[in-house]
Amino acid sequence: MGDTIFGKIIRREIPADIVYEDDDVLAFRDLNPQAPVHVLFVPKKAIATLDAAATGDAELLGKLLLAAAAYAREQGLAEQGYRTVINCNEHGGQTVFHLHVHLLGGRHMHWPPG
Ligand code: D5M
Repeated sequence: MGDTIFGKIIRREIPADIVYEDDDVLAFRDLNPQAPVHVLFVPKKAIATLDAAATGDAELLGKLLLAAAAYAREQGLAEQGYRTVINCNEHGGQTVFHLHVHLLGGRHMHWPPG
């Protein structure tokens, strides 16, 4: 597992507000929320970026998205809608190099993003 802040959260070396966990995926609240609901879905396997994901990660990537969608549904966000975001590398605005899906909801999102 890569030594990022998210690796430390997965290994329970630092605290996080965990809202969902299964064998492959962990989800916790973003420390710097950009919406009333802002949760990060991370694979327990350390994949640095979306660009680093391989064909063999296809099922894991599907699980990440489905976990985010299920959580959004549980939280009552699905009908009004929500946004999922994966930032990749510098121009994508990625700051933590352990692949993660942002789930943002509870307010109207704007487009285009900054
Ligand atoms: O998003 C990285 C996100 O990770 C950013 O929204 C802040 C969040 N973050 C950073 N450290 C923590 C901890 N310790 N707990 C929870 N959330 C955290 P990116 O897409 O890489 O810009």
